[in-house]
Amino acid sequence: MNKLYQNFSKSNSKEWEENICKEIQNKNIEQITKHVENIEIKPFYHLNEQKYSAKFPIFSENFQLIDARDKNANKIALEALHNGITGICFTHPVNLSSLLKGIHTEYIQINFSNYDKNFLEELEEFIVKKKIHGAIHGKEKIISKEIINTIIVPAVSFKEQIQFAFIEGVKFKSKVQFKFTIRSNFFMEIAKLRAFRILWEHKTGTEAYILSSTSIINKAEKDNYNNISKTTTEYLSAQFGGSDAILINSFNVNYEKANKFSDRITRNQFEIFKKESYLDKVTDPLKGSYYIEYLTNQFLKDYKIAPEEIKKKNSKTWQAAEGIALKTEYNKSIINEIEHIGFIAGKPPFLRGPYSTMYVKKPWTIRQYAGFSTAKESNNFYKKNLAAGQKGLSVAFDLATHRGYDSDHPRVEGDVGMAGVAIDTVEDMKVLFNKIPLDQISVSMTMNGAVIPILSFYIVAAIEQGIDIKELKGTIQNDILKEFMVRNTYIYPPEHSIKIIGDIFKYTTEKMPKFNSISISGYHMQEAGATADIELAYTLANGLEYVRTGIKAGMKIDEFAPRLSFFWGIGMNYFTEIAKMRAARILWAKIIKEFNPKNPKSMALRTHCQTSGWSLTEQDPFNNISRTCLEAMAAIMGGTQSLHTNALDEAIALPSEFSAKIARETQIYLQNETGICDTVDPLGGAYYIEHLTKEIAEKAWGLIQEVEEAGGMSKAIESGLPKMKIEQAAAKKQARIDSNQDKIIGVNFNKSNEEDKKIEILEIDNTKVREEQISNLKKIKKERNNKSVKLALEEITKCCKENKGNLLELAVNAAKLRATLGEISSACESEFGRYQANNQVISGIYKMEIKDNKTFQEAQSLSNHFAKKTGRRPRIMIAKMGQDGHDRGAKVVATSFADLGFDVDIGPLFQTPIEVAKQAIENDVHILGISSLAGSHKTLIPKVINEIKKYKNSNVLIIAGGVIPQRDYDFLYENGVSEVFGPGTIISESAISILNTLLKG
Ligand code: B12
Repeated sequence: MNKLYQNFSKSNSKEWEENICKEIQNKNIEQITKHVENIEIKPFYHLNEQKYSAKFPIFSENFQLIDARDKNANKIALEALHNGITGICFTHPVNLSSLLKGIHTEYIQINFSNYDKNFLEELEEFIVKKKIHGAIHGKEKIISKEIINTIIVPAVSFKEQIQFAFIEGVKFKSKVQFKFTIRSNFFMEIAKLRAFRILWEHKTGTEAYILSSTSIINKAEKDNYNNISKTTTEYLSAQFGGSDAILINSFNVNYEKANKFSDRITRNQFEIFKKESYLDKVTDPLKGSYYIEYLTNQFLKDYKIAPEEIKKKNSKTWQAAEGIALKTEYNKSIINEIEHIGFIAGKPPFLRGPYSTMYVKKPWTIRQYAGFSTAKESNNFYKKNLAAGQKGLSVAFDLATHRGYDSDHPRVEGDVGMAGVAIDTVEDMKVLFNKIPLDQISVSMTMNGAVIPILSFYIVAAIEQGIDIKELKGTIQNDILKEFMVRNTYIYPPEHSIKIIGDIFKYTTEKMPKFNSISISGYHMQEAGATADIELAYTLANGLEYVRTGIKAGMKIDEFAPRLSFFWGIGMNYFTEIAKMRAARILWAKIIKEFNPKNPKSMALRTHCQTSGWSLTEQDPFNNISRTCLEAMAAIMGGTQSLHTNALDEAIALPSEFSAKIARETQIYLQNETGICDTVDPLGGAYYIEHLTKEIAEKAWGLIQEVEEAGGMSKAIESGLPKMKIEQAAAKKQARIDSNQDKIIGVNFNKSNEEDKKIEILEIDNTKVREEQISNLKKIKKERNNKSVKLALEEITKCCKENKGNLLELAVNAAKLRATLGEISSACESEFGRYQANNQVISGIYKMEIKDNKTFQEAQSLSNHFAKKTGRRPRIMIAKMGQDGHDRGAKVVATSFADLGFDVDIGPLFQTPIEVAKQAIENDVHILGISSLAGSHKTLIPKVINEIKKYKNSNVLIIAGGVIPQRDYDFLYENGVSEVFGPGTIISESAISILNTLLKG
């Protein structure tokens, strides 16, 4: 690979320190230096930390604590072992023969704690008959070599813990286990374990055996599910610090006993962290991190230890989803191959963060994305959230609004207020921000298609609040290119949409200097299926296209580039996500540098992040708390400026108050209790992270070049290339899940049949919201000056036609006169037209990945059988109705069914029930499969069934899939739906079920 960053210079610590001092107004760096237990923690660490090495385990045992006094202790243990636990710690053990009945003690680790003398005698007798290996949590002598003693390290200071373990450990002649308790101080805990491992190996020549246990005492009963976030960070510390075994205590053991539910959620954490996040692929993954090595050094400075030596590699290779070959072990030799080492934060190319001080001065903004039903209800929700610690607002609009329709439009019957807030006029916008001072609270608005009316309403609402719009701070998404690729809330064709962006850049640059005029978003690509390299590359390529748009609109790079912002999705692949964010910053700086900016800020990539909704499951939803917390940690380690954390009911419905609170408090916990904000880019320097950063940057750069060769992103979109690549990645992922190659806990691994925790779900009465909106619309249209509105709208159409003037400015005029969102959109549409996507389905990818799977083969032969029996292949139409643009599921299902031997028709997006029924009947399909994700199922599915019934002899099997809460299933069955397939459906299984129904006739 040629050099990528030769236009940027490296920096030493001194330069960084000087920059920090400037950033904190020439104060001394000491003033933002923290101390934890007398250890100094500076705002940054850069290069040249002394490093030691030792052997670190790659695999850690999963331990569960079981109270042997429980009469079901043996049953609980067997269940645990069946679900991925590899070690058990029995407290208060007695009666070993019944306690250990059926347990293969020769294969798993058994620990005993809180025992009495009699028990030790019983154990001695028992091990003569049966082999057990494991440990007792005490120092008593035991005859079996397989049972070792444990040194329980008390809750003293970090340094004292290391000292205690070492002094006590060397007293033993035989192998011993060290039991450390891990609390929430994230990096300190990692460094403590690393330091001890290194110390032990250097002094004794043997490897330490560490059992880390998450803390019990910091787990409160109030808001108890937040404890799941705590055990998540504690587990991560234990894993990264190098534990041979980890015991996660159930979230409720501090105030009641663990139960079936809490045990299961706890057990699933291990599997989630290992199988979904690949945390156990690389040994000592944070080795080399300047900060962690510094802390490790602090713990070891009183002991004489030789520095890191590079031992002969016995590293294995593994493949990441991005097609990158990675190793199981990294050491300092890798650093020589990395061009970007030496770049800092706050200076181009901003490898380690856009600001010199990052969270040390100001933590990321907690910005939860929300909006539902009416402006009034959403406003109440926002005000409550602001009072509860949220720092910025993020507005989710309903799909009618997104697509430029007023609530009374016939095409949006099922969509009003359903998946976001309904906004028809300035009056709604004013209610939305009632008593929220827009000059103080930064507001992010996810709006792309109908960006002109929505931004104009926001501006007018602010003016009518009495605010100087110069003071408006916030962000409008305004990223239309990715709408054509994945998000599907476009209105006009690409070329006209790009003109709109140019107008917005111009208007906001002149009048709203603190406002971010675009949020260039990769998030939606990831959610639609893109791997990290694709998300990164296409987002930056979109960004490049917008920069060219700004330049073409007559602006200088420094006039608008500092106000461009980004938005990443953060999935479960922890290290990859961190590396992606770091790679993004250096590549963006490289891209902008070509435009010769004078202001270094033009090159800084500032970003919002959202944890992945796709990674969350309908099954066992409390597992989602761990997932979201881990993803949030990755976003933070990657250096995000603001963050949305998803709620645990993500795959069921919009968040309820209960679930939204947990999601918000996950961030509050991370900000306040983990020490995560103490230093900039804490993982910088880690060999694995730096290597991944390089690999992902290079991979993405290759893809960006491919787009450039196609003539830039607008051209590439026309050719369909980016959409196809993302859909291919989605189909591949689905096949890997359906064939069990990739595990999703609760879906294809550790499935639970328990119905133990019912959660309240938010339900929206969209008919009521729609009626309310329609009546408001009528009132406004009656009261306004319709003549002036008409003139203002004509001005807009004229501007579209002649390409003269600024659309946003004209829309602000129309909005002041109470023109509606639908009217402003139509005024443009009459000139620009409405974009129709071409609707292709890829083929072969799903099959390629899953062909050896038994269920897939069974479904295939059943579809062949059907074809033989009836003389026609089974024919299915996959339909999307209303304004719901979620097409990942529909596309994946369509391609999979085609690979299974079905004839597949896929309807275009945004059909009405009448259009769907007509197409299904004309194409004479056996099955109509409706994919519904945006909540309109109760309104639109009965309607399509009624329409089908109007055709004579119609005999179509109706099935539904997507995000449909289980409580609605009966309603759909009563209305004629034959089967509902929710999130997590294995596609071949659904095909088998459908074919069996058809064959039964
Ligand atoms: C991915 C996603 C997106 C992507 C969509 C990308 C795309 N091109 O599809 C992006 C980020 C763009 C997005 C945007 C929005 N989203 Co969204 N999104 C999701 C998410 C996280 C996953 C959906 C998904 O694709 N899953 C993977 C696919 C493969 O699964 P699936 O569709 O469920 O299909 C499976 C089964 O259901 C079944 N199935 C489905 N259909 C069919 C059909 C047949 C015939 C059969 C046999 C089986 C079957 O089999 C499939 C395989 O297992 C869900 C939450 C979740 N975890 O489900 C929210 C979710 C659907 N989104 C939501 C919302 C609100 C939105 C927005 C409206 C937000 C806003 N206000 O701006 C926008 C608008 C998008 C639009 N144009 O409609 C809400 C909907 C709320 C509701 N139902 O009340 C959800 C539920 C999140 C939440 N809890 O708030 N989203």
